[in-house]
Amino acid sequence: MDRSRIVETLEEIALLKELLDENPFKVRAYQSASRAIAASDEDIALLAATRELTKIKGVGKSIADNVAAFIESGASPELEELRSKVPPGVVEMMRIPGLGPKKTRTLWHEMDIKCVGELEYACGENRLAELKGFGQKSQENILEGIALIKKFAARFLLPEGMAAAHAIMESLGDAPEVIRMAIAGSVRRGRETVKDVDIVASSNAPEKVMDLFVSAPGVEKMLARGSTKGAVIMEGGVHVDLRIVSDREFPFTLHHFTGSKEHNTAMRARAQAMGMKMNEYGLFRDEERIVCVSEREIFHTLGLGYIPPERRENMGEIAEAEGGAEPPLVERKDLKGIFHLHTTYSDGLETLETMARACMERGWEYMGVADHSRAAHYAGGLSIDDLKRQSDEIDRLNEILDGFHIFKGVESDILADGSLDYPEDILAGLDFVIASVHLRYKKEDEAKMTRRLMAAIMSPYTTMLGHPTGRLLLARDPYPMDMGAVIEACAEQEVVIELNANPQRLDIDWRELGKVKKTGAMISINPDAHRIPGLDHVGYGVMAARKGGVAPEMVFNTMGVDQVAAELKARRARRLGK
Ligand code: DGT
Ligand code: CA
Ligand code: ZN
Repeated sequence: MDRSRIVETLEEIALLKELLDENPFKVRAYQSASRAIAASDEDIALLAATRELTKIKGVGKSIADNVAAFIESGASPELEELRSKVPPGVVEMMRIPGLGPKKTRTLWHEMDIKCVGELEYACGENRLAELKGFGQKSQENILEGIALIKKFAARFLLPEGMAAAHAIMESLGDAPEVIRMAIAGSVRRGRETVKDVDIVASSNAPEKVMDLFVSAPGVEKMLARGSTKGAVIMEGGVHVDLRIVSDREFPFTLHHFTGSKEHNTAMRARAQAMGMKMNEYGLFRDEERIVCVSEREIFHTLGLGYIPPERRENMGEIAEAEGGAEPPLVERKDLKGIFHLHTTYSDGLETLETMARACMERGWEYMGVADHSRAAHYAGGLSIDDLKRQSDEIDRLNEILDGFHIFKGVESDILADGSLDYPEDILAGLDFVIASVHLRYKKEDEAKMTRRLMAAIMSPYTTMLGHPTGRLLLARDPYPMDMGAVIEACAEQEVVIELNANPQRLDIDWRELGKVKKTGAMISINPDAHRIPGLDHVGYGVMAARKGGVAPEMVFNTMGVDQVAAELKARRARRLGK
């Protein structure tokens, strides 16, 4: 066994002991033993075999025994035991520069943060700004450190893929040698996570376009470069592939590399059944090439309406486009206002008024403020008094803001028994309530969690069910629960289902939206914004809704302000009457 493995093992034991807040003398003993062994030029294996490791200054008796046993057996029971006490994600967090065992322990024990993804989410929600030993600056440093770690990730969140794609589009899109150029792949389909970015271009001078590509700003490394195919890694770690074809091939290549693979396979089968052959370069009948100048023409040639990229997952979109049909899908411009945003009253970064003005700038007629409720003390949850102060301020703002309305709401924690976080008379004074699960309990299985959610849905004051699965993409799985039953209960109780548009959540999952549609329940595309740029996350929510085949009528916040006000009242009245 080589020296470095022994040293690493001792270092890891010291680190885990410190993380677990064990005796500081022991921690130091392991640290100094690892340093001493690293620096010594003795034959470690020999000293171990003759039980003479304590000859090395800095190695005590018990560590010497452990090291000897480790060298003999190749395993360290001590390390294994320590590892079993710490979630692997917590160990990974310590790879972030500046996050030592002490700070990591605070995040783990006080904030229940157990992996890098959860930590990133907490920073996004501004949770570390007020945390003892951290603060605004340290929160920013942690986010930078996370970006470094992510460089080696296998998959990225959609905004990271989009940013890389747009960087390339911007530096190449206007080049005179580029005839057409478009983002393809999972980014174009609006998948919530992406492996790599695919871009397709047409040109009569592909070499020149390839030069531009591999030297574009933001490119860190070239991976491959042919005359028509190139691949690079961007500074953030995202891979980008570029394919260059002739302009007559372009629509077919774009369609092919947009995918999904399953959609492509189904489309090819359809072409074949109609006596044609389709591949990434064209559509052919016998030897004859069928000209299509756009994707739309390809779909038409195959007897279909245009299928938007988000829908191309082979989940029924081809049947729906039969005979030229193009079922309507919600667009960002259909949104007339938004629900679910946070302000300085809880963990948001901006005041009520600033958020309201930012919504007005986006052309929205209303916003529904929903700060955290009192159980969410880690997020500055609102006491009953805070709620009253906020309500007064909203009344004032509603007087002075022209053509804009603020709805009063709250994001109420769903407590362990499924009840909401305020007494009924307080809830009754609000225009709407988003009920969300934030704290999870160890022994909660599927049945228990489903009951907890059902109880919240049954409350006549629950207007919306917030981030229904609780997942954090690439970080935390959804909690176990019976989604079908929850959706049906929402439909029955006229509870709107949130599509939380935060790109780390995108929750409810778009794959469930077909089920939602069947029950007649509505969704609301909610930014869950904690700062102004967070408002534009609705764009990701809209893409997810489109993936699920959602028409504007199914989206609660496509209603104008008067209709929303009336609908909120009517629903409350019906439910109290039940
Ligand atoms: P990902 O994993 O996030 O990168 O997802 P995609 O969909 O971007 O997958 P990628 O980059 O491997 O390939 C891009 C597209 O190329 C894919 O959506 C469809 C097409 N494609 C790739 N491999 C195949 C294949 O074996 N058969 C067919 N028909 N199409 C393929
Ligand atoms: Ca891809
Ligand atoms: Zn929440």
